[in-house]
Amino acid sequence: SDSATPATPVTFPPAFLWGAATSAYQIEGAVREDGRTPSIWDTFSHTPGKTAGGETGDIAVDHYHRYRDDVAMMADLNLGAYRFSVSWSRVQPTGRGPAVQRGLDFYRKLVDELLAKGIKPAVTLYHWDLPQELEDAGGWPERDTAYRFAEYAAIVGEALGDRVEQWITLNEPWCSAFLGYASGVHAPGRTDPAAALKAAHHLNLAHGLGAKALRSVMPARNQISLSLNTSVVRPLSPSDPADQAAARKIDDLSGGIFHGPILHGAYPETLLEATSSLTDWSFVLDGDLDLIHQPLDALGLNYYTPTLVSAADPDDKGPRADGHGASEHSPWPAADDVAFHQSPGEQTEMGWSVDPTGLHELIMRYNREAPGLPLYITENGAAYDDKPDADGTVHDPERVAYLHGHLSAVRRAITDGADVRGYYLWSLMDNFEWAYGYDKRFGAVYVDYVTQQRTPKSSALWYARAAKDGALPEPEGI
Ligand code: PNW
Repeated sequence: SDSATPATPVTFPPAFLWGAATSAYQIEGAVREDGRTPSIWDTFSHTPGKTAGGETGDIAVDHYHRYRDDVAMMADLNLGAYRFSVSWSRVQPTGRGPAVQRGLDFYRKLVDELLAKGIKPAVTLYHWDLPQELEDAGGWPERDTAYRFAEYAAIVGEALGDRVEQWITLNEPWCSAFLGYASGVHAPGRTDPAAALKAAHHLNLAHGLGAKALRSVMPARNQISLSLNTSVVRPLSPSDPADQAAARKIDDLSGGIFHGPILHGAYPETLLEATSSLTDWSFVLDGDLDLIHQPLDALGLNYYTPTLVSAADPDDKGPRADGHGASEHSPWPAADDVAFHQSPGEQTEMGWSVDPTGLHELIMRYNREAPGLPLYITENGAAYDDKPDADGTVHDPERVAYLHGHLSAVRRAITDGADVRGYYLWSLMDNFEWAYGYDKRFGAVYVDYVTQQRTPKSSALWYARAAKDGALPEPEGI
């Protein structure tokens, strides 16, 4: 900074967790090793036309073989916590039946390596990689999938519950339901909005049954949560009632559809009405809402960018620019009357606008929605077009600015009374960005996909300083 008096450093509570996140299919590779069978993401990525350049997670960043070095790197970066996911089909190849020990052993070794370095593991049970056999039996629109998930949760909870305290049942059920079954840009690539609504309910049920199963097999000290990516929805004209109604509809379809039953034991009435042309919700059986409404120990929030909407011009039936990938099929059921707009400001490589005020707003919203419930930011980060310099170093000042802005927003929310316990940067390292393949780099650590060499970008060094000091360095300080 060019002022004579240094800016007051943005400092965090001493117990604040400085973490980074990944997911199994995006980093592990080794897809056919030690008994693992295909998940819907193996099938989808191997289907021509589904991912950029036909890229797959077959090798990814080879974390399955390099986990020891990767954990050592995390320790070098002063990480206090690491969030990873378990590949269901490594543990239960057909999605049912007894566990494969070799599959569980990988996660046990990973966790022990983390604990030896003083890094707290946070386990996500489901980050989108449903065993293919369960999709063949109907997938998430099929009720049985929720019961299969609970069985799998008990297996992993039993295996790792003595050494992992942080548990996340589902990652972003919105993406599983609506990108997977409505727009079809994610696996399994179906485009049936009514099935997507059923999938959302069965994901909620899976969360509830899974949370119950975890409780029954794990020490009481462990924390059970899930990670939601509910949108921060803003009306284009804040005082226009039609735009406000559009924003409420999208808020129900991204937030209320999950936090309604999970936090309050009910779906929003407005959601049931808005979707009545597609379904009568008769798949919600007696007792389901009680099962879904399990006590939680924390809530994970994933945030990237806000969503800007207006009432649609009824004559305009063109494709919707909603930042959720290229498909003629909308991920938003029964929302033809809503138009999506590019949010103002600078954009990342994903075309997502950079807006830290949205993260503050999101935290304060859940502070009201779930008073007293500890919150974690379980994902936040940005893709930029990173390239090594001639000397091999990688400079990503945009990502440093993004992280500084968003962590400052987290700090403001804490000052404003929110109980935010930690932050997981998405992502530890560059990886398989789903339908976008390897082109979009979210990592704080650069990965050369030819040599698999890892190089911390300047953002990783900046974040390592923040984690060490419990305070944000000036963005230009690295
Ligand atoms: C999240 N959207 O995905 C996931 O949890 C990560 O696995 C992923 O790599 C990361 O964010 C970056 O994309 C999302 O279309 C994918 O709104 C798509 C959307 C949101 C989150």
